[in-house]
Amino acid sequence: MASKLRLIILGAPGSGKGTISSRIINEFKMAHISSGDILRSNIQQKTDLGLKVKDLISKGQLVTDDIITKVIIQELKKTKASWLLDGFPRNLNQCRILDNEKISIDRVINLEVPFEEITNRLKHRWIHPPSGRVYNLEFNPPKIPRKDDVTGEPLIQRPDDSEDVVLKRLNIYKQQIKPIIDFYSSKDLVETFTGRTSNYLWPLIKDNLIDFKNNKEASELKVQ
Ligand code: G5P
Ligand code: MG
Repeated sequence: MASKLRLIILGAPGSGKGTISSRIINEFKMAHISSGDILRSNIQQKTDLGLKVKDLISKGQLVTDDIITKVIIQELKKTKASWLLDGFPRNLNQCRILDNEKISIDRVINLEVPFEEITNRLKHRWIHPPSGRVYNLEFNPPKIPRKDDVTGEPLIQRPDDSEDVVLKRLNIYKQQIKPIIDFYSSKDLVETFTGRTSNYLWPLIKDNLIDFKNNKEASELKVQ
């Protein structure tokens, strides 16, 4: 029987978490749970949650731990399939909350992409908020300009992708990432992948996950 995989993907804003996540979920058939996509979809639907977080997100600030944690824990607990968590945890407190909830993690994929590459990419990002699909006018443009490839609906630019807000988001990331990496390194879960492009990183990540999955399945068979 195929093992259930529970993965976290970490990386700076614009490092390609969403891009690599969509390749992982297609290849390994798992649910993609993205904190940012969930929040943006709530903003678009003008839910109570969306109204609460809209201003914070457009300014590039993190939303409070109690708000985001409740949403994510609920999602994880109702997801029966394998899952990939993108955008959470964002600080040490969120790591501890996952741990306290006894949500076990198999592997943490850590993307390291140079910051100067990121700031350029985000100027050209367009997204489809209902699905979370991500485009880039240079890297993966939509087939029809400003339209989602699947639904034909309009694409938008994220309000937090303006140059000054991106710098603020990168600064928050720099302050928060080390304790998160230390937390998961102490559990021997972190695999770091360094490079300038998603096309370079993807085959490395894919091979690593194939090996990991095969080993996990082999050790589970031995136990049976
Ligand atoms: P999010 O939504 O989690 P971030 O800031 O972590 O947002 P973001 O911006 O979504 O991350 P990404 O997913 O890492 O970036 O990157 P991506 O979208 O795949 O790629 C970026 C662009 O580059 C795209 O246009 C893509 O097509 C292009 N691209 C990819 N690869 C390449 C390449 O090789 N070459 C080139 N040229 N282009 C490429 O969080 C948003 C906000 O929500 C709140 C916070 O306010 C946060 O700021 N939030 C939370 N707050 C508290 N706690 C949490 N856990 C929170 N989670 C979300
Ligand atoms: Mg993203």
